[in-house]
Amino acid sequence: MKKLFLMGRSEAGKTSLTQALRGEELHYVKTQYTNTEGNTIDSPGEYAESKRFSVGLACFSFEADVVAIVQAADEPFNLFSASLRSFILRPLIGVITKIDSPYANIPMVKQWMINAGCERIFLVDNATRAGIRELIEYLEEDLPPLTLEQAKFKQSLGLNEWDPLPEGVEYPEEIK
Ligand SMILES: Nc1nc2c(ncn2[C@@H]2O[C@H](COP(=O)(O)OP(=O)(O)O)[C@@H](O)[C@H]2O)c(=O)[nH]1
Ligand SMILES: [Mg+2]
Repeated sequence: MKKLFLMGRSEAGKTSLTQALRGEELHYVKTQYTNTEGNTIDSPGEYAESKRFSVGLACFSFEADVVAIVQAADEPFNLFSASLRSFILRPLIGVITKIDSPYANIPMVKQWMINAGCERIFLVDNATRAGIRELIEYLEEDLPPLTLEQAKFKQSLGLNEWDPLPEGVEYPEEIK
């Protein structure tokens, strides 16, 4: 199971997403500090909303296998800058919550996430659990373990550590 780090503004639905992923009924809890138990790291929205705190987000990402931007489908403006993934050495995904909202603008939020560099985008409703299964299936696919030499080899090809090797390319014999 991949360890998932959640970042996004207050009220985006991060804590509810952790509850939906665990199969619990939604119950409101104000996130006062970063919680790292289980397979998720849930951060307070205030981190994403402040320039200084946002450096903390980069640090927490090192504890995770995958980083998710969480944005509600009805958010009026975007907190995340374009190409945000360039300072995170982890796969970046987007999770759009509250897809049932009457004010939802899913194409707009999707575009924000594409601009940030999200490689997968999941649409969920934490209340009805719509879309949660697809996210769980993605999280259940473990990333293959990698030695430092193998990571360096991938970097020498201009690949991310988590990208598959291109067809026909193999690790040199001595680092297999
Ligand atoms: N309808 C709907 N409400 C949601 C959804 N996700 C979260 N909420 C509600 O939005 C509010 C904020 O959610 P919360 O998970 O605490 O947001 P956080 O600040 O990002 O942790 C709560 O009242 C949740 O019940 C969703 O997918 N659909
Ligand atoms: Mg929260």
